[in-house]
Amino acid sequence: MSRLIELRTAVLAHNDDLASALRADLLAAGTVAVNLLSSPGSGKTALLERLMTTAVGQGLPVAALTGDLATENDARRLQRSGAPVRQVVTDGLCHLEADLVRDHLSGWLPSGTRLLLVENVGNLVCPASYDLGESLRVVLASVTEGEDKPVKYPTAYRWADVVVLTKIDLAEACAFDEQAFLAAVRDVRGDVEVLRTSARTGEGVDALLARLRRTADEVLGGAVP
Ligand SMILES: Nc1nc2c(ncn2[C@@H]2O[C@H](COP(=O)(O)OP(=O)(O)OP(=O)(O)O)[C@@H](O)[C@H]2O)c(=O)[nH]1
Ligand SMILES: [Mg+2]
Repeated sequence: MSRLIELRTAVLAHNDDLASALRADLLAAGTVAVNLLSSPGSGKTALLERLMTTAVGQGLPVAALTGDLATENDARRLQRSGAPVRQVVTDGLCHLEADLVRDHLSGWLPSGTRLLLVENVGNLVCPASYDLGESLRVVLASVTEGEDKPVKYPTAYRWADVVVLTKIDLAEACAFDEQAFLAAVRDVRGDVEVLRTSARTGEGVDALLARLRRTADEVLGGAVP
Protein backbone atom coordinates (compact mmCIF):
# COMPACT_ATOMS: atom_id res chain seq x y z
CA MET A 1 0.00 0.00 0.00
CA SER A 2 2.74 2.49 0.94
CA ARG A 3 4.51 1.70 -2.36
CA LEU A 4 1.29 2.56 -4.19
CA ILE A 5 0.98 5.85 -2.33
CA GLU A 6 4.62 6.71 -3.12
CA LEU A 7 4.04 5.98 -6.79
CA ARG A 8 0.89 8.11 -6.87
CA THR A 9 2.66 10.97 -5.12
CA ALA A 10 5.50 10.81 -7.65
CA VAL A 11 3.07 10.80 -10.59
CA LEU A 12 1.24 13.85 -9.22
CA ALA A 13 4.49 15.66 -8.46
CA HIS A 14 5.70 15.03 -12.02
CA ASN A 15 2.38 16.32 -13.37
CA ASP A 16 2.66 19.45 -11.18
CA ASP A 17 6.12 20.18 -12.60
CA LEU A 18 4.91 19.80 -16.18
CA ALA A 19 1.85 21.94 -15.45
CA SER A 20 3.95 24.75 -13.98
CA ALA A 21 6.17 24.77 -17.05
CA LEU A 22 3.13 24.71 -19.36
CA ARG A 23 1.49 27.60 -17.48
CA ALA A 24 4.66 29.66 -17.81
CA ASP A 25 4.89 28.92 -21.55
CA LEU A 26 1.23 29.75 -22.12
CA LEU A 27 1.41 33.01 -20.19
CA ALA A 28 4.60 33.99 -22.03
CA ALA A 29 2.62 33.52 -25.26
CA GLY A 30 -0.25 35.65 -23.90
CA THR A 31 -2.62 32.72 -23.34
CA VAL A 32 -4.60 32.07 -20.19
CA ALA A 33 -5.92 28.54 -19.71
CA VAL A 34 -9.15 27.67 -17.90
CA ASN A 35 -9.77 24.12 -16.66
CA LEU A 36 -13.46 23.12 -16.57
CA LEU A 37 -14.41 20.18 -14.36
CA SER A 38 -17.71 18.48 -13.67
CA SER A 39 -19.44 15.14 -13.57
CA PRO A 40 -20.52 13.66 -16.94
CA GLY A 41 -23.36 15.52 -18.59
CA SER A 42 -23.37 18.62 -16.36
CA GLY A 43 -23.42 20.80 -19.45
CA LYS A 44 -19.76 21.72 -20.01
CA THR A 45 -19.91 21.43 -23.79
CA ALA A 46 -23.30 23.11 -24.15
CA LEU A 47 -22.14 26.06 -22.04
CA LEU A 48 -18.80 26.29 -23.81
CA GLU A 49 -20.47 26.29 -27.21
CA ARG A 50 -22.55 29.32 -26.25
CA LEU A 51 -19.68 31.03 -24.47
CA MET A 52 -17.29 30.55 -27.38
CA THR A 53 -19.86 31.70 -29.92
CA THR A 54 -20.27 34.90 -27.89
CA ALA A 55 -16.51 35.31 -27.55
CA VAL A 56 -15.99 34.91 -31.29
CA GLY A 57 -18.72 37.52 -31.87
CA GLN A 58 -16.85 39.91 -29.56
CA GLY A 59 -13.56 39.33 -31.39
CA LEU A 60 -11.94 37.61 -28.39
CA PRO A 61 -9.42 34.99 -29.55
CA VAL A 62 -10.54 31.77 -27.84
CA ALA A 63 -9.71 28.13 -28.47
CA ALA A 64 -10.71 24.89 -26.78
CA LEU A 65 -9.34 21.46 -26.01
CA THR A 66 -11.95 18.95 -25.00
CA GLY A 67 -11.20 15.63 -23.33
CA ASP A 68 -13.22 12.44 -23.54
CA LEU A 69 -12.45 8.74 -23.19
CA ALA A 70 -13.82 8.20 -26.69
CA THR A 71 -15.41 10.04 -29.65
CA GLU A 72 -14.86 13.46 -31.18
CA ASN A 73 -18.46 14.46 -30.49
CA ASP A 74 -17.68 17.38 -28.21
CA ALA A 75 -15.07 18.86 -30.55
CA ARG A 76 -17.61 18.76 -33.37
CA ARG A 77 -20.15 20.61 -31.21
CA LEU A 78 -17.66 23.25 -30.07
CA GLN A 79 -16.40 23.83 -33.61
CA ARG A 80 -19.83 25.26 -34.43
CA SER A 81 -18.70 28.36 -32.50
CA GLY A 82 -16.20 29.10 -35.25
CA ALA A 83 -13.25 28.97 -32.84
CA PRO A 84 -10.33 26.52 -33.12
CA VAL A 85 -11.10 23.30 -31.22
CA ARG A 86 -9.18 20.09 -30.73
CA GLN A 87 -10.38 16.83 -29.19
CA VAL A 88 -8.20 14.88 -26.77
CA VAL A 89 -9.23 11.21 -26.85
CA THR A 90 -7.84 9.71 -23.67
CA ASP A 91 -8.46 6.05 -24.60
CA GLY A 92 -9.82 5.16 -21.20
CA LEU A 93 -7.95 7.62 -18.99
CA CYS A 94 -10.53 9.27 -16.72
CA HIS A 95 -8.89 12.72 -16.60
CA LEU A 96 -6.58 14.99 -18.55
CA GLU A 97 -2.93 15.37 -17.53
CA ALA A 98 -0.54 18.21 -18.21
CA ASP A 99 1.55 16.25 -20.73
CA LEU A 100 -1.54 15.32 -22.76
CA VAL A 101 -2.59 18.97 -22.87
CA ARG A 102 0.94 20.13 -23.75
CA ASP A 103 1.25 17.56 -26.54
CA HIS A 104 -2.12 18.46 -28.07
CA LEU A 105 -1.35 22.19 -27.98
CA SER A 106 2.08 21.79 -29.53
CA GLY A 107 2.05 22.96 -33.13
CA TRP A 108 -1.72 23.51 -32.99
CA LEU A 109 -2.62 26.36 -30.62
CA PRO A 110 -3.05 29.43 -32.83
CA SER A 111 -0.74 32.27 -31.82
CA GLY A 112 -2.61 35.18 -30.30
CA THR A 113 -5.08 32.91 -28.46
CA ARG A 114 -6.06 34.78 -25.30
CA LEU A 115 -8.35 32.26 -23.63
CA LEU A 116 -7.77 28.53 -23.85
CA LEU A 117 -10.77 26.61 -22.54
CA VAL A 118 -9.98 23.06 -21.47
CA GLU A 119 -13.01 20.83 -21.00
CA ASN A 120 -11.84 18.02 -18.75
CA VAL A 121 -13.16 14.47 -18.95
CA GLY A 122 -16.55 14.30 -17.22
CA ASN A 123 -15.59 13.04 -13.77
CA LEU A 124 -15.57 14.75 -10.38
CA VAL A 125 -12.88 12.59 -8.82
CA CYS A 126 -9.62 12.09 -10.76
CA PRO A 127 -9.44 15.42 -12.66
CA ALA A 128 -9.38 17.29 -9.35
CA SER A 129 -5.82 16.11 -8.63
CA TYR A 130 -4.27 17.16 -11.94
CA ASP A 131 -3.10 20.71 -12.59
CA LEU A 132 -3.24 21.32 -16.36
CA GLY A 133 -1.34 24.60 -16.39
CA GLU A 134 -4.52 26.58 -15.93
CA SER A 135 -4.80 30.02 -14.37
CA LEU A 136 -8.43 29.47 -13.40
CA ARG A 137 -10.28 26.33 -12.39
CA VAL A 138 -14.03 26.27 -12.90
CA VAL A 139 -16.15 23.52 -11.35
CA LEU A 140 -19.64 23.08 -12.79
CA ALA A 141 -22.67 21.46 -11.20
CA SER A 142 -26.07 21.11 -12.80
CA VAL A 143 -29.36 21.49 -10.97
CA THR A 144 -30.26 17.97 -12.09
CA GLU A 145 -27.50 16.44 -9.93
CA GLY A 146 -28.90 17.47 -6.56
CA GLU A 147 -27.63 19.90 -3.96
CA ASP A 148 -25.03 17.87 -2.08
CA LYS A 149 -22.34 17.25 -4.73
CA PRO A 150 -19.90 19.76 -3.19
CA VAL A 151 -19.81 17.90 0.11
CA LYS A 152 -19.72 14.47 -1.55
CA TYR A 153 -16.87 15.42 -3.91
CA PRO A 154 -14.98 17.92 -1.76
CA THR A 155 -11.62 17.63 -3.53
CA ALA A 156 -13.03 18.93 -6.78
CA TYR A 157 -14.70 21.88 -5.07
CA ARG A 158 -11.81 22.65 -2.73
CA TRP A 159 -9.67 23.77 -5.65
CA ALA A 160 -12.38 25.67 -7.53
CA ASP A 161 -11.73 29.34 -8.32
CA VAL A 162 -15.27 29.72 -9.64
CA VAL A 163 -18.30 27.43 -9.29
CA VAL A 164 -20.86 27.46 -12.08
CA LEU A 165 -24.37 26.21 -11.49
CA THR A 166 -25.71 25.01 -14.85
CA LYS A 167 -29.13 24.20 -16.35
CA ILE A 168 -30.90 26.71 -14.13
CA ASP A 169 -33.79 26.64 -16.64
CA LEU A 170 -34.55 23.20 -15.14
CA ALA A 171 -34.29 24.22 -11.48
CA GLU A 172 -38.00 24.44 -10.83
CA ALA A 173 -38.78 21.16 -12.59
CA CYS A 174 -36.13 19.45 -10.43
CA ALA A 175 -37.26 21.17 -7.22
CA PHE A 176 -33.64 22.23 -6.87
CA ASP A 177 -32.89 23.86 -3.50
CA GLU A 178 -30.36 26.53 -4.45
CA GLN A 179 -29.80 27.70 -0.88
CA ALA A 180 -28.89 24.16 0.16
CA PHE A 181 -26.46 23.94 -2.76
CA LEU A 182 -24.84 27.27 -1.86
CA ALA A 183 -24.49 26.13 1.75
CA ALA A 184 -22.79 22.93 0.55
CA VAL A 185 -20.39 24.98 -1.59
CA ARG A 186 -19.63 27.24 1.38
CA ASP A 187 -18.94 24.22 3.58
CA VAL A 188 -16.16 23.12 1.26
CA ARG A 189 -14.91 26.30 -0.39
CA GLY A 190 -15.98 29.25 1.73
CA ASP A 191 -17.16 32.27 -0.21
CA VAL A 192 -15.99 31.17 -3.66
CA GLU A 193 -17.80 32.97 -6.47
CA VAL A 194 -20.85 31.08 -7.79
CA LEU A 195 -22.35 31.93 -11.18
CA ARG A 196 -25.73 30.70 -12.44
CA THR A 197 -26.06 29.73 -16.08
CA SER A 198 -28.32 28.13 -18.63
CA ALA A 199 -26.97 27.05 -21.99
CA ARG A 200 -30.60 26.66 -23.07
CA THR A 201 -31.68 30.28 -22.45
CA GLY A 202 -28.23 31.90 -22.46
CA GLU A 203 -28.67 33.27 -18.94
CA GLY A 204 -25.36 33.91 -17.21
CA VAL A 205 -23.21 33.26 -20.28
CA ASP A 206 -22.16 36.92 -20.63
CA ALA A 207 -21.33 37.08 -16.92
CA LEU A 208 -19.16 33.97 -17.15
CA LEU A 209 -17.35 35.30 -20.20
CA ALA A 210 -16.78 38.62 -18.42
CA ARG A 211 -15.35 36.70 -15.46
CA LEU A 212 -12.94 34.82 -17.72
CA ARG A 213 -11.92 38.04 -19.50
CA ARG A 214 -11.23 39.64 -16.12
CA THR A 215 -8.96 36.76 -15.16
CA ALA A 216 -7.12 37.06 -18.46
CA ASP A 217 -6.71 40.82 -17.90
CA GLU A 218 -5.42 40.28 -14.39
CA VAL A 219 -3.09 37.42 -15.20
CA LEU A 220 -1.68 38.90 -18.40
CA GLY A 221 -1.47 42.36 -16.87
CA GLY A 222 -3.08 44.15 -19.76
CA ALA A 223 -6.33 44.68 -21.58
CA VAL A 224 -7.60 41.69 -23.51
CA PRO A 225 -8.81 42.57 -27.02
N1 LIG B 1 -32.24 22.21 -20.23
C1 LIG B 1 -30.92 22.29 -20.34
N2 LIG B 1 -30.22 21.25 -20.82
C2 LIG B 1 -28.88 21.37 -20.92
C3 LIG B 1 -28.19 22.54 -20.54
N3 LIG B 1 -26.87 22.35 -20.72
C4 LIG B 1 -26.74 21.11 -21.22
N4 LIG B 1 -27.94 20.52 -21.34
C5 LIG B 1 -28.20 19.17 -21.83
O1 LIG B 1 -27.53 18.25 -20.96
C6 LIG B 1 -26.97 17.17 -21.71
C7 LIG B 1 -25.48 17.05 -21.44
O2 LIG B 1 -24.85 18.25 -21.86
P1 LIG B 1 -23.33 18.29 -22.32
O3 LIG B 1 -23.03 19.71 -22.70
O4 LIG B 1 -23.04 17.25 -23.31
O5 LIG B 1 -22.61 17.92 -20.95
P2 LIG B 1 -21.05 17.66 -20.69
O6 LIG B 1 -20.77 18.10 -19.29
O7 LIG B 1 -20.25 18.31 -21.74
O8 LIG B 1 -20.94 16.08 -20.80
P3 LIG B 1 -19.59 15.19 -20.88
O9 LIG B 1 -18.65 15.86 -21.81
O10 LIG B 1 -20.06 13.87 -21.38
O11 LIG B 1 -19.06 15.11 -19.48
C8 LIG B 1 -27.30 17.46 -23.18
O12 LIG B 1 -28.47 16.76 -23.50
C9 LIG B 1 -27.56 18.96 -23.19
O13 LIG B 1 -28.44 19.37 -24.21
C10 LIG B 1 -28.97 23.64 -20.03
O14 LIG B 1 -28.46 24.70 -19.64
N5 LIG B 1 -30.32 23.45 -19.96
MG1 LIG C 1 -18.77 17.51 -22.96
